Amino acid sequence: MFESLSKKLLKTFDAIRGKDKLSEGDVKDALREIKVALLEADVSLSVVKDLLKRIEEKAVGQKIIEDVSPANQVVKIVNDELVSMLGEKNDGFVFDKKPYVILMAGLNGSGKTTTTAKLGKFITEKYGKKVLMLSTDVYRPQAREQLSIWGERIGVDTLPIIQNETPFDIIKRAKKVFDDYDVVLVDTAGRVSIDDEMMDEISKIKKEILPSEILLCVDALVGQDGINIARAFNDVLSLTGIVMTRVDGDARGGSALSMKASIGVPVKFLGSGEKIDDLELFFPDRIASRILGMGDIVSLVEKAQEKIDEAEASRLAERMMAGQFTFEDMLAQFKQVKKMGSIAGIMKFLPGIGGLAEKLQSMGMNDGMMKRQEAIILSMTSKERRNPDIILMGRKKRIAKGAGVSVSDVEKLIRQYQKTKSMMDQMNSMGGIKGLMAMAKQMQDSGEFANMPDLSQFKL
Ligand SMILES: Nc1nc2c(ncn2[C@@H]2O[C@H](COP(=O)(O)OP(=O)(O)O)[C@@H](O)[C@H]2O)c(=O)[nH]1
Ligand SMILES: [Mg+2]
Repeated sequence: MFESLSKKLLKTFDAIRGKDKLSEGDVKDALREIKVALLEADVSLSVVKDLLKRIEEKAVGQKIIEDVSPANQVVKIVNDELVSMLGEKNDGFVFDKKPYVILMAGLNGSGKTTTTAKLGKFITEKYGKKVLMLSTDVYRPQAREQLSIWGERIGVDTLPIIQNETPFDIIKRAKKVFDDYDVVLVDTAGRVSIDDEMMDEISKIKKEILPSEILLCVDALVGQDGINIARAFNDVLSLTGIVMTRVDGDARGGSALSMKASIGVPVKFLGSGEKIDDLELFFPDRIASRILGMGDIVSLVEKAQEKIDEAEASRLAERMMAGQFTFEDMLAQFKQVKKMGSIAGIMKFLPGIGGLAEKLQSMGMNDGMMKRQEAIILSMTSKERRNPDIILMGRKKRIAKGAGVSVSDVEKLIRQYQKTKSMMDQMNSMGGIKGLMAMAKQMQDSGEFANMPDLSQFKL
């Protein structure tokens, strides 16, 4: 999501990056490019106009700050305005009531049931809350069963299903056990399109359960129409947030960007796939920096911390530092990378996404390469993995055959191993990772990399 917008904006900034001074014409050109990029990303026209006006006011009226390049100052302005357009801060859930009832709304197929289950797992795991999920979708066959199946799979309670109940029978029965839970997620019935009967039913449900939170699921693929759908639901229900689903299939992301500015309701979550963990909190500041190519480093680090076995990671780091890095360790590293998803998935979060990710891909840095290298290491004997120096031609040939690759592939991997090892040795002589961090911190303090994240927050 946002890939195309990000690419265009980075190109615009590249065009002004080299300049010491920006003329009025330069700024005008850049603003025009930014406008086109936003419109092509499907951001609503009125939102774009408003945003551009504010960017222009700041860009024109701004004092020249010495030592900071004009292009970076423009990037900073665009970043700040994007963040405020997206709704400033997202505090996630503040569970100030027990039970904290969350009502899920949306059209058929917008991802209500899937998102309910994703949230059920998220809230159970992240906040340690006792969660109940229930569905009032009595109209579509198997709709309630779908939620029960998720519940069983993820170990979250669901209200038992009784046939021939009305949505209100279900609510009445559920309320008897509400007190046993910290959080109750209520999945509801949708319709194919906005329809009075549905709105009437869900607003009655709202009156019965007095939810603390009303989330609307909107399919990102409906584009601008999502705004109209959200407006209609908001008029009746007073939404507290939007969950933009299927963003994995939408490179543009314009409706997610327009939502807060158009109807005043913030996007709180993104649904980024069909799997249970494909749910992201929507942080305006991180989204803005992802779009502007500053990389979503904080998300990456959090993701890494969740998925990577910390003990294993620090064991590896220690071995690397001690110069004992072998192919066994390389294999273990691959395993960690795989746990975080694909290499391309990780790249998405890194700074300069536009350029860097593509460059690395074109250098052959991709999941296929990793699989090949893994196969090569797997066809080595454990003695060879621990003492790569003994791998001479005879052994190379055997390994290549075993892994189904060419001898030169094996040699390439060995060279890469030697390079990594010598880099480690060099780093050691510079004081190791700690030394590098100290150096980076100095650069950061000197103001040279104003946008660099605070390094001290990263655990190593
Ligand atoms: N790719 C993708 N598919 C999703 C996402 N959320 C839901 N789906 C799929 O969309 C379809 C409809 O979802 P469902 O939760 O049943 O929608 P509901 O009718 O609103 O309850 C299902 O096939 C889901 O697997 C998402 O974020 N990404
Ligand atoms: Mg459903």
